[in-house]
Amino acid sequence: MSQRTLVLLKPDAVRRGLVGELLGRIERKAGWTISALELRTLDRPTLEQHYAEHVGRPFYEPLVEFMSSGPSVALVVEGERVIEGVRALAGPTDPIAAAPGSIRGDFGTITRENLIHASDSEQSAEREIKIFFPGLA
Ligand code: FUP
Repeated sequence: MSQRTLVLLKPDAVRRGLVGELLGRIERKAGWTISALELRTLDRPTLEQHYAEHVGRPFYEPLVEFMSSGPSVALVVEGERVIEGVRALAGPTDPIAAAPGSIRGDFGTITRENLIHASDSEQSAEREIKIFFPGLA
């Protein structure tokens, strides 16, 4: 089943020079393709839409500070079961709990700076793609 997902390589990944490494892991999965990609510093209104479910939580303000602290790479990836697949590549939210071999498990230590976002369902993917790439059909 071919799907689309919205991926963000977060400011920590860009600052640490991990964009190539992380894109490479996505590109090496057979049959997945990148259909949009942009380096962009995310502003508050965009982040408020993206993280609407977290507004008001204790970690929300520091999360927005971090996510707007430098450029991110936003991309859309298409392919077979790509929503579940990129989530598996990323690993769980807490990088210490994430298995070695996953992106968060290999490169992260603290939950806020966990390197990558990937949509968690078809509904989230469609919502998030519209936020970051409104021109994409
Ligand atoms: P995920 O789906 O794994 O990206 O995680 P969530 O949607 O639950 O959380 C979004 C982001 O909020 C995480 F990537 C990091 C941040 N966060 C915190 O900083 N502290 C928390 O306790 C939970 C999430």
